[in-house]
Amino acid sequence: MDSRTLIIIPAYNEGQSIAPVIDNIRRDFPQGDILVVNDGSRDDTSEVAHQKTAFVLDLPYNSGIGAAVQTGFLFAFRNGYEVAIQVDGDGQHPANEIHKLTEALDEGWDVAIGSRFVRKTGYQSTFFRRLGNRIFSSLIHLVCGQKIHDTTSGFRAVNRQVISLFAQTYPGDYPEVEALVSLDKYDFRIKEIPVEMKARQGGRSSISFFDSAYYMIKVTLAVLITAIKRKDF
Ligand SMILES: Nc1nc2c(ncn2[C@@H]2O[C@H](COP(=O)(O)OP(=O)(O)O)[C@@H](O)[C@H]2O)c(=O)[nH]1
Ligand SMILES: [Mg+2]
Repeated sequence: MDSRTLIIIPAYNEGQSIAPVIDNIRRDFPQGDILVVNDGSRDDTSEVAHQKTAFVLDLPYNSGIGAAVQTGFLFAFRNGYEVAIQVDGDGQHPANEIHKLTEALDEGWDVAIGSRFVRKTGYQSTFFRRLGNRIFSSLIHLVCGQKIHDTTSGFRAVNRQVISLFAQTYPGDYPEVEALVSLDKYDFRIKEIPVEMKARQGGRSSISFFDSAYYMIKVTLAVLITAIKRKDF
């Protein structure tokens, strides 16, 4: 077993889907250790993850996706993992595509993003989400000079240097787009990999229709602020 790779699953009320998510990863990517960061769920997410003998960290209260993911990166950093892969707890990210992300790291990329929009296959998300993604993609192009199609994808693999960065600094809410700006600032090389995604397999998305306006404004401002901010270290 190669214990150098950690799969980080941020999970908030994912009791309906967390068991098959863990099972599928064990089947399709058995070389990875699995960490579920239970983000103050009010359902049985933690119990189910414990039964599956994954590593489980229970945050004392709901802290948001960014804090949950960063907790995972801190765990990866402290325990010496060389690679960390973020996978949703809702079944959207197919385990049989994980190896494509790690292969990109093997080729020397620092970050691999599983992308829905490089080749238009599988689950394409809702109209407004796709529109938002287009806008963020243009914004990232403007700020970072790099074309990234699926800026909000949370299906990502990163190497040890990026684990170290994210263990120290990671955005709080709606973190995916903002994190790209940090990566660019620190000159990490990002590769997008076409993958098939699915609709979430149960529970509810964190982003309701009415959150979308806030989401667009918040992420746009955060990207611009991060772009002009000095490096932390
Ligand atoms: N909704 C929500 N999800 C969280 C939170 N903390 C961690 N997560 C997990 O983060 C992952 C991504 O969230 P999700 O709702 O699927 O976002 P989406 O895929 O963009 O619709 C899921 O595995 C969630 O369970 C939180 O505070 N709220
Ligand atoms: Mg999801």
